[in-house]
Parts: sequence; C-alpha cells; structure tokens
Amino acid sequence: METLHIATTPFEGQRPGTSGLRKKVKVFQQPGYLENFVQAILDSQPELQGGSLVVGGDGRYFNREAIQVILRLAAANGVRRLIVGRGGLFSTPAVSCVIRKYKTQGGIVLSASHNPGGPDEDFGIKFNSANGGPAPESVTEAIFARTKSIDRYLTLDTPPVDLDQLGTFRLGETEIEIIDPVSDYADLMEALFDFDAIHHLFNSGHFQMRFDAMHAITGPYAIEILENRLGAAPGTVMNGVPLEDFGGGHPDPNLAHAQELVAMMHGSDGLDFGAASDGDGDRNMILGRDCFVTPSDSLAILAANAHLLPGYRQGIRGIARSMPTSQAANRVADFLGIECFETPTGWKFFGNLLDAGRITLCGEESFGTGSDHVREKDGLWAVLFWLNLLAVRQQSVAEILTDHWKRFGRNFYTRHDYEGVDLDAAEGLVDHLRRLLPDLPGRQLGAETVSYADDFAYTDPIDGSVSERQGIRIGFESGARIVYRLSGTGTSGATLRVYLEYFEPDPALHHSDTQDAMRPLVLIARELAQIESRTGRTEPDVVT
Ligand code: VG1
Ligand code: CO
Repeated sequence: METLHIATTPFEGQRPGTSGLRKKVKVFQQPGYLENFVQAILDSQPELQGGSLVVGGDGRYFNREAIQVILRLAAANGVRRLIVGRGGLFSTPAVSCVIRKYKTQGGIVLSASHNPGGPDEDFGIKFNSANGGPAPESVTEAIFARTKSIDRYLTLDTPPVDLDQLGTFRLGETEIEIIDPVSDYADLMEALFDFDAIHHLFNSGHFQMRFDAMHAITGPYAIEILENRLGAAPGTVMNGVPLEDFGGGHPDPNLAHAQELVAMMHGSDGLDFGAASDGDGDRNMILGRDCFVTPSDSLAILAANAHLLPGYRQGIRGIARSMPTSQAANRVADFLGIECFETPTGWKFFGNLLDAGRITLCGEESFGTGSDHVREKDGLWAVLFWLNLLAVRQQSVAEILTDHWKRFGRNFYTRHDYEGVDLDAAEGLVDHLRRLLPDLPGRQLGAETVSYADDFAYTDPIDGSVSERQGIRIGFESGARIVYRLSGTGTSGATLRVYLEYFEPDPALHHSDTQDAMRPLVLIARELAQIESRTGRTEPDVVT
C-alpha cells in the first residue's frame, strides 16, 4: 500500500496543557490540525516506529473520526502494532493498564476529560509513555516544538477500520488488534481488592449504593465490575450508557455537576454509598449518607487504611499530592514515617516517583486518586478501594471520615473557580500576586500571619528536571494556606482557581459547615488578589 506524503503548515498553539492538547471540536476539525499533532508525536518519539501503540478515547463526539486518522498516520509511519479498544473506547486508566500489560511503547488517549462534549464543545488528545503515564514535560515540549516546524504528514488512502469488530486486522504493514476495553482493567481490579468481601457487603441486605457514570466512559467498566463481577443489583450503575455529548451534561463528578446522585444521599432513607466518575474515567467522587469526602481527605484516608486491603497489605512506601491538595496526607505520612511529596498540578508529575518506587499512593484535590497499579489517576479504582474499606471496617463513610479527623485533625478545604475570565485580567491578577510575594512573609492578613509566600517551583527528585511558576502559595503560621493558579485544561478564556485550606485540631469543631468555617480565609484571598476589581466577579462560578 502506498504511503501518502501530504504537505502541511504549522498551526499556532499546539502546546499540550495540564493534560494534553484540549481545544474546541471545531478547532480539531480543521483539515490537518489533528494530523499535524499526531505526526508531531510520531516524529518526536522514534521508538514508535516498529513499536506498538494503544489507541482509544472516552467516546465523545469526534472520537471515532479521530481514531481513524490516528490509525492511518500510525500505520503510514511504521508503527507495527496498534491495540484499539472496541468502539474506539478506553477509559484513561484502562489505557494506562493496557500499555503496561502489553508493554507497548505508548498510547494515545482521546479525551477532554470532564469538559462537555458535542460539536460545539471540547475535544482533546494526549500521549502516554511506555510506563503508561502521561508524557513528562520534556516529551510534551518536544512534541510542541515539532508542531512548530512540521511540513508534511504521512498517511494511507484506506477505507475506515471497523472499530466494532473484535479481532486482528491489517492496515498496510500494520497489525490492528481490536480488544475488549474492559476486561484487562477489570482483571487488574480483581487482583487488587477483596472482591468476596465487597460481594458480601452488597449481599448483606443493608447496603444501598449508586455509581453515576454520567453518560461517560465508566458505564461499561462499572457495569462489568460492580454488577456482573461483584453482584451489585442491576441499576446500581446510573447513566451507564456512554453518549457522545454525555447527555448534554458536564461529566465532572463534583457536588455541583452530579446533583442527581447528590440528591439521593440525603436523609434517613439516603444511600449508604454514592460515587461518580468523569468523562474519561480517571476522577472520582465519594459520598456517604449526608456526607461528602473531599478528595484531599480521601487520599489521606486511603493512605491510613491501605494495609487493610489485599493489594496494599505490605504497606505503602510513600505518598505524593499535588501542591494545591490539602496537607491532610502529610499528617498520615508523618504518622507512618514515610515520605510525602508535593508536586505541581497534573498526573504527569507523579510518574517518576511511581516508577522509582518512592510512592505507592498519590492524589489531587481535583477528584483524582491513584496508586502504582497504573500511571494515571483512576476513578473506579478509588471507588473499589472505598467499597473494600467499608466491607473490612464495617463502618459507614461518615464514621470512617469522623474517625480519621479525630485521629489526625481536620484540614478544612475548598476550591473556588472563576471561569471564563478575561485572559489578560487573569494574567494581570497573577502578576499582581507575584509582585506582592517578597513583602508578604510576616504580614498580618485578617487573623492570620503569613509565614511563607512563593511561586511554586518543583525539582523532580528522580531526574532533576525543574518546573517553575506552578502556582502562588501563601502559607500562614496557623497551617492555613491559600493557593492561586490558572487552569491549564480550559478551551476558552481563563479559569482562576483559588484553593483554601485550614487545619482544625479540635474534634468539637470538626462538623462546622465548610463554607462558613472558611469564610474569613475566602475574604483574605479575594482581597489580596483583588479578584473583584480585576475580574469583575463577586462570587466564584463553581465551589468544590
Ligand atoms: C485540572 C485539575 C488537575 C488535573 C487536570 C486533568 O487541571 O486541576 O488537578 O490533573 O485537570 O484532569 P487544571 O490545569 O485545569 O487545573 V482530567 O480528569 O481533566 O484529565
Ligand atoms: Co479526567
């Protein structure tokens, strides 16, 4: 079959953000736009020639078309073997699992995660390395550099591959294997957790749960694992059919966007356990009856209890949390006498620590939790971890949470997002904060005294690479913190994220309302950054 050499010219702005290249679908539909980026991946990763690659996405609008383009380019560029999820589907953690299991040279994930899907919404593409994790900055920068000088891409003139048929096909010299996207992942989960114990919990007659797949990728995974393998009642998985536009919703598992599920958790006949995942299946939200577990607390609780579960019985080696994630995990690490790392936002920064065996668990405040079983955050993994814990401890979510706070103290936590802010205004706000930094230490703000203030920079302890300007950190003597950063996953305007945390040792005060309790800190944060005068916003758009 003849390889076509198609002349092309660079597109501006193909620099991957926190998690790959995310743009409006319309941007990706420009002729050559996706081709250029994929060719840049193939050109900058020579080991893919003659190697193998996993390809799949979260099923959002444009997923199938994009996969056809990628398969042709990969084949034309001499990739020997392509492993594709049936229907073009793979959750992000399942891609990671499959890359590792079949020892491929990498994978391409198509997703814009929790961003809405549809012709006028978002699409995204991300390259994962041979360890199964998001490519480190050195690789994403090499891809970006290549997009700026690209002048041709290679492809084949072939009809579309049938993505819905399991089996092995040829495309030119390349072998394409269409596999069940669920089974390898489900097997891995079965190896980590006590499925018998969870099965007994489901059969006990006094345990009611729902998992909300939000019409996104985790539907088929959750049905197979929770309903088929663990015997949960049919219907336990809600919104379980993946849709190209996620039913018009925001597939973002938080209190604002998973309201249908949240409403089922209240009162004496509320569910015992509720959980949800996002567009591509790497995020998780954990709920109990009248109770919400913040992702920061979840990481700390998983760390404190990991030894009770089969996959982690030997104990954990270390923990990492992204910088804006609360310091609750540090308290557990101190107690266990293990290291706790603080990394920039984005899962790619955990990869080296996981590969080097320095950490077992890691997490982000943005509903991301994971372990060394794969190299992505993993929504269903976190849900199964909690279910296994509930089964072993024979306690409710609320009891486990309250116990944890009693033992370690509570890190009250909230994040305020200001979305669709004017880009210049947002950058001006961050510059303003940067200018304030040198004078902040020692200053009194409200009832708090600043102990340190910086623009977070991270030196990777394994390869020594340095990542600067990762967010403004203001720490107070009380242990409270305010963090500001701009989102790197949005597709229009800027999103300002303000992360707030304070520590409360007194159990008598552990049950205060989070937003009330954090009000003084919120006011400090708004005033210091001049949020209202610079962005015109008086209140955040999303509070988590
Ligand atoms: C957000 C989160 C970050 C997460 C990233 C990708 O990035 O804050 O913690 O790793 O999304 O998650 P940002 O730059 O918008 O703050 V996912 O589930 O969108 O792949
Ligand atoms: Co995601």
